Amino acid sequence: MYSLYYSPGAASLVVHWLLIELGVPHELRLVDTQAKQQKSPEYLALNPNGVVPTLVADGQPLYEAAALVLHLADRHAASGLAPAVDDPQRGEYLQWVLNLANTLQSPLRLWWYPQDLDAAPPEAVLDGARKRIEATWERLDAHLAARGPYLLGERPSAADFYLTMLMRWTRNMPRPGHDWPHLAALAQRMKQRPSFKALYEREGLTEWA
Ligand SMILES: N[C@@H](CCC(=O)N[C@@H](CS)C(=O)NCC(=O)O)C(=O)O
Repeated sequence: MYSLYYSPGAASLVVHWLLIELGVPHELRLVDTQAKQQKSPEYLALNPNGVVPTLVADGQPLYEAAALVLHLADRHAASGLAPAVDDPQRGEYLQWVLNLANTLQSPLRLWWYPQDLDAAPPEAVLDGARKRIEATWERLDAHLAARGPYLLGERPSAADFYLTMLMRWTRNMPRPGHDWPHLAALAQRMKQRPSFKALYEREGLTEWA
């Protein structure tokens, strides 16, 4: 049994989406990030970083969205969303998940929270983060053009769910991820999954449907 501490549209989204896609029993615990519930002593006892998501899996609290993506897809291997350890695509799959965490999620965090760096002026942080994000979209789009339609080629993996969430976050940026044609095509495919519709209903989301 899983319990997911989440906030609509946040980094918990990909974990929630996978829980639905995998069809595994879970319960949702809403964290009111506006009210700073993620900084409460009760929550910090689960996740000392004070961010969402936290996934409690069989009583063990776990955090870091990328790790949760990998963990869920491995634990529910019948889904085929993670190449097995001896699959020739395993290395590439791990590469993409870690690459997305480092080259997209990290600068996206700075885009949303420039105060993380305690820098003045924050505009310089925003500009640097935006450039890094756009350079990553360029590189990912070129990869998809050459080897797509998904990150691993013909079959979707958990990495594509993660990529779609990150693309969603840029929807109101000066140049959103879906501005690149092969990324847009991947997003369209992913959005057609019934689990995406269910996710939107459950999180009460409407933008970028
Ligand atoms: N590296 C973490 C980052 C999570 C993160 O930045 N979560 C944001 C929401 S998308 C959050 O909780 N923000 C509230 C805060 O920082 O206080 C992960 O991947 O789980």
